[in-house]
Amino acid sequence: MCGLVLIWQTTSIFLCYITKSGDAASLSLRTNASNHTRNIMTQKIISKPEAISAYIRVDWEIVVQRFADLRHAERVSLANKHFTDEVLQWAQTLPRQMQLRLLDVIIAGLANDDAQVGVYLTRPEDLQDFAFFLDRIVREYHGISGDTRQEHDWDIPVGEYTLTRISPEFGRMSMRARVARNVAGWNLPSAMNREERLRFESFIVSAFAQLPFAGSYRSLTPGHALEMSVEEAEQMRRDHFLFNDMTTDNHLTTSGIASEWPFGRGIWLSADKTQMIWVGEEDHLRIISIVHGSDLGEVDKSLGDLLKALEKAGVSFARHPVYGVVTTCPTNMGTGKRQSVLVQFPRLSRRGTDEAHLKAKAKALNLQARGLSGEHSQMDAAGTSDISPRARFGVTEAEITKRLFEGLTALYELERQHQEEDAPVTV
Ligand code: CIR
Repeated sequence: MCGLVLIWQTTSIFLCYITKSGDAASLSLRTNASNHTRNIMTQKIISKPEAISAYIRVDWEIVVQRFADLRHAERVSLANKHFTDEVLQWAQTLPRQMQLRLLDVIIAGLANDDAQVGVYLTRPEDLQDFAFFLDRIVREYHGISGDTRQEHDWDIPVGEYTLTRISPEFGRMSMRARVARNVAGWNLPSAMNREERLRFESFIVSAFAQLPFAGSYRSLTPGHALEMSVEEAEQMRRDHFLFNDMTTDNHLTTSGIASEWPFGRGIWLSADKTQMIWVGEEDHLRIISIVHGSDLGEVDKSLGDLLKALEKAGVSFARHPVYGVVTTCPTNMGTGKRQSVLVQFPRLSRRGTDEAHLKAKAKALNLQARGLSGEHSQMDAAGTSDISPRARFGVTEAEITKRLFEGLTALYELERQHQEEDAPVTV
């Protein structure tokens, strides 16, 4: 029996077959795994083809070795944890093309030692074709047990979840809700080439023309008839409307989600700038509503209306019978909905210097506290934080709104208690 081991040299890796007696039988293959592995040690940004090339058109022994190395990382990804011997044997029996597709699904988890989930879907049918492996990951991430199925309920009352009930100061809050959606019949962004990205962009721009709302599409595609200028894009980013350059994120580059940037990307923005649709980010579409006010139901209504109008315009979304809407990253499956409010927590965040404290308090209430500009952004001195419920799967759209309201009520009560503790003692 022979084993395959990796030998480190200063500048490259050699693949080496070891015989049963333990002798190195041959220094046979010199691979470009070397560049790849060196890059990922420092979390450099590398492209998907570069990441894929390290696994020589899917040599499972190299995959297994890489996962074993990554088990020493601070956090082991779910993909790594669930790539068991049983899964390996199953993977090896798949037809060649399917094995290559599976490598595509796990490549970002192999390439990045900070991966926590470690898989991205490349097409909706991955969930069926690779269910033997992916089910374990999706179920663990979302805490799904038994035969729970995703249900949907957009019946969200207007006038009930009013933030002024939490504090009279919450009269004009920045309330945001988004849903991730992918359109049935297309590859997901991780597997789209430039031609498909451009075709998808024209398809969706035709659907936007049928929306019953005033608004316009601006494209990031070089040479597009509706191409926005660099200045316009910068302004839209300053206004927090447009997404960032995707090529700066190591997970998005290695998965292929950021490939062919900025082709096929753009944004539809309503005339009143409260509704927007991102095209070609992590999912085909991110449908977003931002309302300044106090009633959470208002933002839901705005988002639900836009979603319904898109479906009416002939856009049919990819769905899974159990997991609900199909999203590129399995973390968003279920409703694909994330709803949040920007709230200041100067005390729980210790004036923005201890965001971990605020995050821990939020987590205990099943909420997520982020900085001003997304998941890994900093909090300001006022402790302004974007608060949203954590759950995506197994809760309906309406339940998410309710959880946000109830969670925020409890979190703000903690802030108030801190306020009282901090208050100067008067006699
Ligand atoms: C990981 O595995 O850690 C990354 N693919 C990110 C997972 C979090 N999901 C997300 O940003 N949509």
